[in-house]
Amino acid sequence: MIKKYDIIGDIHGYGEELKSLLDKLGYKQDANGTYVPPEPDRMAVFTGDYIDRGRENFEVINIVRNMVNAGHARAIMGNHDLNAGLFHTLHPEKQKPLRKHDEKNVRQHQAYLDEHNADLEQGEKNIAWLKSLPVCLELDGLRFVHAMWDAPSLDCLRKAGIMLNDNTIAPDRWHDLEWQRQKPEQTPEFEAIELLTKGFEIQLPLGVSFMDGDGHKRKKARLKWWANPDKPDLMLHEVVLDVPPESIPDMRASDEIKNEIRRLQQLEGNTVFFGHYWQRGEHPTVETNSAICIDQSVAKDGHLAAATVTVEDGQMQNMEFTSVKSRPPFVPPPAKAVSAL
Ligand SMILES: [Mn+2]
Repeated sequence: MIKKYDIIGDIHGYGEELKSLLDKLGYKQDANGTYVPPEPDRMAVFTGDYIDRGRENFEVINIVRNMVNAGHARAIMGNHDLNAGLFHTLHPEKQKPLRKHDEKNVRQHQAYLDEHNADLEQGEKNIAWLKSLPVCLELDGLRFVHAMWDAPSLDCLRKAGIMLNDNTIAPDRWHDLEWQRQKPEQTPEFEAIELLTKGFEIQLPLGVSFMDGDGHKRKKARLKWWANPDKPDLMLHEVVLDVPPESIPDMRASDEIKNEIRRLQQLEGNTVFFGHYWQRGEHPTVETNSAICIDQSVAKDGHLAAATVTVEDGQMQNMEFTSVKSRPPFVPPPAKAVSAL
């Protein structure tokens, strides 16, 4: 049995790019406007982050939701989708949003909020749909997650009863994932969902630090966990993300880091596909066959990309990339006063 999956990473409200990409992949709209794959035994898999930044948030949700409902796609949850669920859900006792409506969180969510506040009825339906998405997915020997596949984190959420058998978050357990900025207040479950949807940070070597975008001195950096740990002379700058090049000493990645990458890539022979990490270039770069990032920065003047994977009897046979150039980034007007829930 041969099957094909069109794997599509972060869309972030860029509806026009999504439609162009589906067109380019050969999907056609049916009488209801739902996109239908060009051949049987083919479907799309979306790896999360449907909203925030672009101007067509509702449209993106509508397209993906219709495809999922018609059986033409599967969709998982990204960190922006998780954040939206928390932002728009009240703690059952405290009656406060599970994600604070502070300036930073509102700013990050503003593009979606503009559409949501203009149509609250549809907005509530959208949030309910985002909250219903699974955190991870396994299909035909392929694995999908938004940022990182980490078995202990999945176990943690399952054992706590927060993640159900279908990998969705239990509707009455969202308050267990309440957003906490401060480490001592974080629960293991919160850290687990963060790891799966946002990735993992490593300690930089002693004495190495850099300034982040908010002017904070950082001694940890996001790990490029899909790098090839067996590459000869793998350098530190090849395994950390978002660190200014001048802040990284010209040194090899330590054995400790390489072993951590090896641990994260122990996927029992399954390839994991994910998005989240805004890569440059028209097409994704395949560093190892065990972990492949599909996200070419649609919201940063990049591309919206798809990997079309052919699978035969649970074995990946072929992979091709298709992408469309994105429009220049949408710059939102200054954040408005914090909106009421
Ligand atoms: Mn993301």
